[in-house]
Amino acid sequence: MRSLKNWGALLLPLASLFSLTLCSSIDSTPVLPKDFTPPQVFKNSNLLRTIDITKPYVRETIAMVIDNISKEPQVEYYVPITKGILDNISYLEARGEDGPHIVSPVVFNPESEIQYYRVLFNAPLSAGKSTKLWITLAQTDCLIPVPALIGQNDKQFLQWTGSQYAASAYVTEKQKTKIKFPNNEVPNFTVLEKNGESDDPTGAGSWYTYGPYKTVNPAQEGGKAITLRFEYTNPVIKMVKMERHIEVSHWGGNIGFEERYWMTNLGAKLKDTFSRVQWASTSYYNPPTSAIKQLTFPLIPGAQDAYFTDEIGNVSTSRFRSNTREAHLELKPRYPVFGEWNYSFVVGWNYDIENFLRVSQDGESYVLKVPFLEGPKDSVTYGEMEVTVVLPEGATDVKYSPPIPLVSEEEYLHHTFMDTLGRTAIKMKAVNVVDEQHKKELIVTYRYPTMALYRKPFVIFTSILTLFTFSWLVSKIDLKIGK
Ligand SMILES: *[C@@H]1O[C@H](CO)[C@@H](O)[C@H](O)[C@H]1NC(C)=O
Ligand SMILES: *[C@@H]1O[C@H](CO)[C@@H](O)[C@H](O)[C@H]1NC(C)=O
Ligand SMILES: *[C@@H]1O[C@H](CO)[C@@H](O)[C@H](O)[C@H]1NC(C)=O
Ligand SMILES: *[C@@H]1O[C@H](CO)[C@@H](O)[C@H](O)[C@H]1NC(C)=O
Ligand SMILES: CC(=O)N[C@H]1CO[C@H](CO)[C@@H](O)[C@@H]1O
Repeated sequence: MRSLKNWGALLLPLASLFSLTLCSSIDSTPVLPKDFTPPQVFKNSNLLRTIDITKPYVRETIAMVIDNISKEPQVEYYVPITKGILDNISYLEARGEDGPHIVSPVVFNPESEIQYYRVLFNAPLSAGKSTKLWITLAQTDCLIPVPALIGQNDKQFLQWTGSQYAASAYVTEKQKTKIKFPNNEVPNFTVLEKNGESDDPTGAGSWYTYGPYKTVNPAQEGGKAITLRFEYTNPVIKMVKMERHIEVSHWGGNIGFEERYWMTNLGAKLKDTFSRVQWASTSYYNPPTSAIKQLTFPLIPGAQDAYFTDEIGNVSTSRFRSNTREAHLELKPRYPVFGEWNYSFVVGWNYDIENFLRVSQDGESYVLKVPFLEGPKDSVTYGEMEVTVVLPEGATDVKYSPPIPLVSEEEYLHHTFMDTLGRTAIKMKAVNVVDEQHKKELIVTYRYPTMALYRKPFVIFTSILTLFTFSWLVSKIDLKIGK
């Protein structure tokens, strides 16, 4: 505890933290009339869409030059999303030349096939001016194994279906789409009509390009469908559910992390029954496999006492390496997890609290800074996740700023058998999260009065008592002399 006191200087300016929390509450959902259509005040003069299908989810980046073709300055740009994939959007972010913009889904006619996200510029774009805009989004659960059944040593292929044009609410004058595959094995891809002189798509290896296309308007709704089938040598890992529990103990000078996973593989299923003999004979060569056979958790250096258990108990096939520079927890599930198989497990580790906690000069306000999510190095998605932070008993004025949007949050008292009051805890839930959010920081501030505070009234109380006893004794003595 004493060593924490020296860190007052490192304390974040609290004001900046609160403005942070304030910002996210301003970011409310715009409610628009039922018949809303984005006003045609922009034109995309040039657009490059990049679709990355190297991970178990699809990441799309749209880089654009947009022009304000209206007579007024503009601050709102709308991005259309088909209703059918709204629930599959993990995140949608926008950035301009002056940094990130605030993005929020729009509430309007729920029946409409097209829904919108609103991008709010940091500064209005004057009439006649153009600027650059980058939109990034991730879509989950949209890669399907084709064929759905494969042999134990067969190659796995995934299929993705998307659109020829980038979705836009505005006229796009010039655009193309580049696709990044995990490797050169692309047995099937939609071949479109020749685009002037050249083939559509062009490219080879692990990059293909659709377009360039001239003037496309919003009514064309993405144009033709394109379907791509490609080899995917990794398992398609999904954590259907994950619970992360962070427990802060000032008394023990310790912070404990425990994570509970319900994991599945969304890849191709096994055609025949699993052969352990065949598995053992080939695993010597370590060929690529569609099964999950190992996960590596890269932890922040300083991690101690890591463990890995499942329903049966301690899993001995884990390796934990920790030194001053790195900490790695390598796990091997009890069996290789093939397509549609499940495995649930628990991992945990501890740190000295100094790694994550700062205290203010007065010794009573604390700032806890921890990764909101850590997870394995291997690329994964999360269906539902819950992060709980348990603070010491007696912590008050808890404030926190999660780095990703939540679906629910609650503050409650967590009871363990030694507690009298219960410990203040916060629980945050998010859905449809991708591994790009790993390592983003969660900041929690709270007040936790030190013993000094309790000592003061105690000292006052005892001194009054002493004084009282003393004067009582003195008065007794006086009485005797009087007689
Ligand atoms: C969206 O996700 C669900 C599972 O949550 C999946 O069944 C569905 O196929 C996905 N849709 C698309 C278009 O990716
Ligand atoms: C995909 O490609 C393979 C081989 O290149 C071919 O045999 C198969 O018919 C193709 N499938 C489709 C649906 O085009
Ligand atoms: C659990 O397994 C690990 C890895 O083999 C081993 O180091 C550890 O001692 C085991 N723990 C218990 C409680 O058996
Ligand atoms: C895996 O879990 C899902 C539900 O989460 C279940 O439908 C499926 O049957 C399970 N798979 C196996 C092989 O038990
Ligand atoms: C009112 C005004 O200046 N509108 C302009 C907006 O931008 C487009 C193209 O950049 C111009 O053609 C418009 O005249």
